[in-house]
Amino acid sequence: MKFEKVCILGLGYIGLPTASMFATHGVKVLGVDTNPEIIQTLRAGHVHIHEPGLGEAVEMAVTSGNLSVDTRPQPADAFIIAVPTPFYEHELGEYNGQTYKKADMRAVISAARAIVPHVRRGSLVVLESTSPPRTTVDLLVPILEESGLKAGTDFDVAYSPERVLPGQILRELIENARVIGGLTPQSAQAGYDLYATFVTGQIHKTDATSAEMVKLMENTYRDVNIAIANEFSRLAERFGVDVWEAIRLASLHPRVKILSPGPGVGGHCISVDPWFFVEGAPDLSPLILHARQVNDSQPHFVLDLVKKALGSLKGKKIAALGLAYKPDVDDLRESPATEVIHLLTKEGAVVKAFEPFKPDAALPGVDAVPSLELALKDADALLLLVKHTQFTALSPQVLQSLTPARVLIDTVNVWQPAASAEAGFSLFRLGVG
Ligand code: SAJ
Repeated sequence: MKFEKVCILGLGYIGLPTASMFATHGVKVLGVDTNPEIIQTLRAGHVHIHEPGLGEAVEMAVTSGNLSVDTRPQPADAFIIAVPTPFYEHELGEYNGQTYKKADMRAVISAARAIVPHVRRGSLVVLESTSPPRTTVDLLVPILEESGLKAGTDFDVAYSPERVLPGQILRELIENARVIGGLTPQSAQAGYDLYATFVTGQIHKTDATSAEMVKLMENTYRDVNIAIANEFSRLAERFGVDVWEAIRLASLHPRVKILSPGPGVGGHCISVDPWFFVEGAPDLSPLILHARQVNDSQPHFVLDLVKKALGSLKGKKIAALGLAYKPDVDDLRESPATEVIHLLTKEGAVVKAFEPFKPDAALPGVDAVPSLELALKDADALLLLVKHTQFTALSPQVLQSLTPARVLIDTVNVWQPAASAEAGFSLFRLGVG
């Protein structure tokens, strides 16, 4: 099957790189975003997201003449929905006295509605947004059938999860194995043909609900594994052990690979997706729920560590290094660093935060400063929250002359005891009793 024109709804971290890929592989692409500011930015030749190589990829796509952008969809051979599926901030579900977060599917619903007038015989609609199990069958298909056509017979529908890692999106979009779940085997084949345009990794066909579940299983697996690492950090503190060394030694076992503890789990994927299982079947997912609770409560253990280092936090000046949800990205969504800063501020600490990937970050309740110097210059303690490459180069010896602080607090295992002591710092590390 030949796809000459593709319409991609949602020009975020997934939609924009995907649009650029199709466009640079000879497909006419209309990128659609309901946010007019994003459309204006792109039309002015800029990119609203920091992702290595994305600016160049979009520029190539625009120069090729194949990528245009608008706020509304137009007729196309295939439609890809890549809009966000966050959870509701204030609306919780409850099961057996435990609360859980619920998926906010409003963006998927309005993207699907926007496509309805353009669905024709032979069209293909692919959902990429991470979604609760059965979304394609129970939510997407009924909306698309408002066109009067029958899904799976008159037009094709597939679910194909994105699996790319922020920071490596462009390479992983091409090289990663891809799963295409069709409403019918023919829909899966249509999806296969579409992505084969640029994907060099293997493309595996399955049914739509399996593909949805595969995606959620991947991120849930990672969340549960990070939760156990975080729980190990708490146990190590209790038992007087260095968790980082214990993890290194345990991971020498040929069948053990323990992930890293840290200030918590952030981002718009791993901290969100496991909830979709819990919401769908709370009676069957106690482990997944508890892993989420462990990771969500990790900032409180960082607060305890800071109190151990500084005693009362009233009026203490803390330089918080890093606001992003993980190393070397500029994405602040669901960042545990931000949560830690809120907790410190509530206890009376005066926190100055510096995020090198977003020096102009503006977050409610966070005093973000535009340079490292400003954060360090009058601090009582330095709190390392994100293992950005730039920060790993800041050895205690280097820091010595940049700050009057003599206390280092490390949640990501960068600063080491001997070097810290030699430079005159007291060092407090997460997970070290
Ligand atoms: N983290 C730890 N310890 C670790 C690893 C990660 O605390 O050992 C934390 C990070 O600091 C971050 C969070 O977990 O706060 C998530 O980071 P991540 O790098 O594990 O994952 P994401 O959210 O950037 O991307 C994930 C990836 N999924 C998996 O690795 C299974 C990616 O492939 C998905 O495409 C992406 O979610 C997504 O969009 O769903």
